[in-house]
Amino acid sequence: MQKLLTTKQVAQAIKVSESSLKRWCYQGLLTAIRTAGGHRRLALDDVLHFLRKSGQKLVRPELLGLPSNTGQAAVVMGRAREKVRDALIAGDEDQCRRIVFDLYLAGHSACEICDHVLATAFHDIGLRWECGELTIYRERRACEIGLKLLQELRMAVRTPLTDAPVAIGGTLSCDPYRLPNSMIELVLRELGWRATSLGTSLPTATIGEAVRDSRPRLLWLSVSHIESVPTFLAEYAHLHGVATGTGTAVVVGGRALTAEIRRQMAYSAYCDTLRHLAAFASSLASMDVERNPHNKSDGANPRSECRPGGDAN
Ligand code: B12
Repeated sequence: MQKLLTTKQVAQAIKVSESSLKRWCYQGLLTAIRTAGGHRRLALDDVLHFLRKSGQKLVRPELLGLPSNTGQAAVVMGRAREKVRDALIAGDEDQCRRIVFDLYLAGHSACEICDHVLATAFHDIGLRWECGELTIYRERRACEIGLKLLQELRMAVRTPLTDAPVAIGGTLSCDPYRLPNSMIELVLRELGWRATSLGTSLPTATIGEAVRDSRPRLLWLSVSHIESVPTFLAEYAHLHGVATGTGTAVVVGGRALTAEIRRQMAYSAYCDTLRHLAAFASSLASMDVERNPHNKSDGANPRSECRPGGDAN
């Protein structure tokens, strides 16, 4: 469910008059939605998109549900990585949220934030845990915070169009790693895909059922842990067969997929970063548009240009 804001809330949050907001709606820079009672509302994802594009300052972020001081600091990626790692270890959820949303509002993509800030912070956390420098509860708490932030970013990226290409995915049995899986869903949604995570530790057969039911354009599998390589390869081969039958591209990635294991697998793409996934998904979407020029959903999300219900008042 998308978070809706009143024009007064948004006007106060960015310290402009309500009439300026109405003018931006009129110019198509912001899209207002009318409630059943005729009141004008602005969707949070649209407001954040507008702030990123326009460079307009966020003066009172708390009015949009973000921590105070969000959007007021120029954030450098390299330093953000260390700050997020330290805040994750300290369990400082607000500080993590502030940094992540600062980066997002400064125009960094969810893909960059995940690959360069969150994933690297968790790699560091893993190393510290391995060296006995970090207690288990701190690692688990960091995961909980990471998952909450990904969920909030998912709410912040623009809702995909109803005719956008579909992607589904998850992790296979005995693979509990939720963060990479949630990141993939987020990154694809940011690219305009209707991406849905099926979750983690899924039996292969049920992923096959989901593929048959929803006939997605793309199936992703994040593989961070493999219990038995022969079983994994056999089950994966079956799943790949199902996907081939529905014309679904299969994208795989994750720390457990060694070169040796990959040699025994068939797939449309192997990606070791989300940036690679973004490039592959975009090329797949443009290829589909070239084949079928009447299909408008090319992965981009020009919602403000074509979303019905734009407000001219
Ligand atoms: C959190 C965590 C856990 C949590 C996970 C909680 C959860 N619900 O997600 C729990 C508690 C389950 C856990 C358990 C264990 N863990 Co652990 N864990 C981690 C930790 C700290 C973070 C994992 C993570 O989410 N990273 C962040 C993600 C985003 O990074 P990523 O996986 O690299 O993904 C990036 C890319 O690989 C890529 N990608 C990944 N998948 C895909 C898929 C596609 C399609 C694409 C395009 C891209 C892509 O994109 C991501 C963004 O860049 C890692 C450290 C690390 N290096 O990551 C250890 C780590 C993986 N764990 C480790 C260990 C040892 C264990 C345990 C064995 C500990 C134990 N004794 O019980 C168990 C094993 C559980 C199991 N069945 O596998 C070791 C593994 C060592 C090894 N040689 O394999 C690590 C590396 C820690 C360490 N340095 O020692 N762990």
